[in-house]
Parts: sequence; C-alpha cells; structure tokens
Amino acid sequence: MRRAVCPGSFDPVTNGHIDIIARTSALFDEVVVAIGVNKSKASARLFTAEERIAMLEEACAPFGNVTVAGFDGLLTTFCEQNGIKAIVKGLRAVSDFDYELQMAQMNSSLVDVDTIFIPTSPEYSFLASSLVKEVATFGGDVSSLVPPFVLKRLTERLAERAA
Ligand code: COD
Repeated sequence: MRRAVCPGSFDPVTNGHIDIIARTSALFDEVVVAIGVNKSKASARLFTAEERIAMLEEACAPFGNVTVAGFDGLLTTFCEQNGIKAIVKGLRAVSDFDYELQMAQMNSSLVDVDTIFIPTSPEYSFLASSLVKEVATFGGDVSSLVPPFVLKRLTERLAERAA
C-alpha cells in the first residue's frame, strides 16, 4: 500500500492546494492531508485548526482515498506514527524550492522519509493562502481562487474581524 502525506497550514485551503492533493491522490493508494496545528502560531492564523480541518474535509470529499488529520510537532513524527514514507509538496517557484529542499533534507535526515515535489499547474502558480487573505481583506475578488464554501467562510470571518 503506497501512502503519502500532503502537509500544510491551509489557512485557508486554495484551489492550488486542491490541485496538488488531487494529483497526489491519483499517484498513491492512500493520501493523508495533514494540517499543522502549531499552537504557538494560532494567533497568526485566520482560521482555527478545527475550521481548517472542516474546510479540507469538504474539499477532499470527492477523492475516495484522501483523509484529513491535524498534527502538532514534527511532520516526521506524524509520518512515523502513520507508516508514511512519502511527503508530497507543491512547488510554485524557485523561492519555494530553496526552502522546501532544506526541509526535505532535514526531514529525511530525521526518519526514513522522502519528499516528492509536484510542480504547480500554471493557472495556480501565483496562488498562496496569504495573498488570498490579503486580497479578500481589501475587497478584491478571490472567487476563482478558492472553493465556494471557503469563499463564504472567508467573507464571514473577515466581516467579523472588521466589525
Ligand atoms: N500550487 C502548488 N502548490 C502549492 C500552492 C499552489 N498555488 N500553494 C501552496 N502550495 C503547496 C506549498 O508549496 C506546500 O507544499 C503546501 O502546498 C502547503 O502550503 P501552505 O502554505 O498551506 O503550508 P506551509 O508551507 O505553511 O506548511 C508548512 C508545514 C506545516 C508543512 C511545515 O511548517 C511543517 O512541516 N511543520 C511541522 C514542523 C516540522 O516538522 N518542522 C521541521 C521542518 S524541517
């Protein structure tokens, strides 16, 4: 059974993330989407861990071999605990590669795990959760960048914050 993990912050999940998850689900028997719930970063997040998990569960519902989980601490510990030997990351640009290569090498020095990079689809190469939040905060249209249920929660959360 080939198992992989797609880790991330997913604050919130975007169409770029979903594209990488869909392509990973076609390559592996089982995929776990693992959401980093690092408590020290909680105040920097727009959505709680529970909210991010709920949005990802909705986004991943069409894929029969994908499950969603939260993890705290090291990704490599999560991989060991779940018998996962492949980490899948999306790459948008050279700037992603520098950082991701360093993490991949650190992770494989810690446990028996390899990182596989999937290049972004051209239509999502500029897409990042941070930019979606910034554009939406100032009233820009992000409806083509996130699923409709994420857009709804994003709009509601930003309205709450602005009130
Ligand atoms: N197209 C393609 N891929 C994309 C796109 C896009 N438009 N947008 C994002 N991605 C990819 C990213 O490159 C990344 O691979 C993944 O999707 C998740 O992205 P984010 O931004 O939601 O998540 P990150 O990069 O903030 O997540 C970082 C982790 C939580 C994975 C990382 O910090 C981690 O492993 N933390 C656990 C602690 C740990 O083990 N630390 C030691 C590391 S060596």
